[in-house]
Amino acid sequence: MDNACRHDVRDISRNFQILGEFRSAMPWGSGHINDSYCALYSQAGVEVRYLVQRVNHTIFKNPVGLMQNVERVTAHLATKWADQPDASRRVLTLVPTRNGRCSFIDASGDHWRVYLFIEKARTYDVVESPGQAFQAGRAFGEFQALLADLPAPRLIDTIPDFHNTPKRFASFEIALAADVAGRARLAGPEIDFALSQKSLCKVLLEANLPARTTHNDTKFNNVLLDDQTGEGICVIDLDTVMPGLAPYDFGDLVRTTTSRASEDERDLSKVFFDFPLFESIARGYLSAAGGFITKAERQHLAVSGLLITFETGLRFLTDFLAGDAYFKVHRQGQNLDRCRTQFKLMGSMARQENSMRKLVEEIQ
Ligand code: ADP
Ligand code: GN1
Ligand code: MG
Repeated sequence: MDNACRHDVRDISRNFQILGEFRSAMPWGSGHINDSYCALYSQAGVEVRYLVQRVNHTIFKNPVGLMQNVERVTAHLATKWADQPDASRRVLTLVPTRNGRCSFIDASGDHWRVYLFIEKARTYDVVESPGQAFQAGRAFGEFQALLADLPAPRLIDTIPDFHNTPKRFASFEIALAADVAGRARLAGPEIDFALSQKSLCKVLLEANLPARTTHNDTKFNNVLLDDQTGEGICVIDLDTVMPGLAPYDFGDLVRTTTSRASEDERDLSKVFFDFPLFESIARGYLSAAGGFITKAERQHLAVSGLLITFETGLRFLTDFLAGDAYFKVHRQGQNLDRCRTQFKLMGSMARQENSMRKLVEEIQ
């Protein structure tokens, strides 16, 4: 087993239809939930990479249903890209197991899947330019557009009430009352701020917006940008693709692509909303989604950034209070640091909400 890996990737990947000999594996990416590895194989001396992933079944309680969603979504997207240049880099491709399934369950009950590795493209944890922001916006808008005609049945909810912000607020109140880790005393200002924002939580759910097939985790680092052209070439991390509201997707893009600071930055002076980045996201998203979203959805794009930045800050705070049970942490207090960046960013967005609203109305 590779020392840097928490799992025996060689042994796990043996169960998939991978050609060649195993060479090495290393942990990959910076996600908070699953475990991802880049596995290197050799075919006649030529190196071939694969992305091997463990689905966190403590969080995704129905991994079999989740994989059915992923299979259907990737198959649908593949038909859309068929015969287009670079088709195999525009959608994730599952590598089947030796017995033809889309995932493998190991002896400890962990669910594993393998994707073809998309070469000459990468993700970025922090946005570097308005051009990248435009590409991310366009790619996620296009993703919604291409899934608009996904045939029935409805995808399953891989996490029920995932973007039900009022329910997220209720979970926060329960965690606060329980204070199991005795940490509430360390987060007084953040708790007071969260409590003061209760009325914002319902703004999207009460707006009577249409349910669509949405991604629901549109972080900037969930789109691969082509190394040469910079194009947003492939939307990844499909575990939360399910019925949802379009503005939540747009909002999470705004949350993760309008600040140039890391999500857990401790120097809050570095955390602020960058309007030109917002403009690029909005132009990119609307270039692909502007033709099908309704007037009501468009009217809620500006507030969606504030809402999901609040929701995510609230989730980090709830997890801090619960003793770091949900998001991976690499140091003490990391969830509280993450909460602080979100609340700081939200304040900075709120001051520019009217300008955001105006811009979104103006873009054709
Ligand atoms: P997580 O749920 O942990 O965020 P992701 O599915 O986003 O996992 O994958 C983690 C990282 O692995 C991504 O940020 C991306 O850099 C890389 N990645 C994922 N899928 C592929 C792929 N098929 N080809 C190349 N890189 C990939
Ligand atoms: C998690 O797995 P990752 O890092 O892409 C989380 C998102 C949060 C995000 C915050 C299933 O996403 O909802 O917005 O962290 N995913 C899940 O960075 O809870
Ligand atoms: Mg990810």
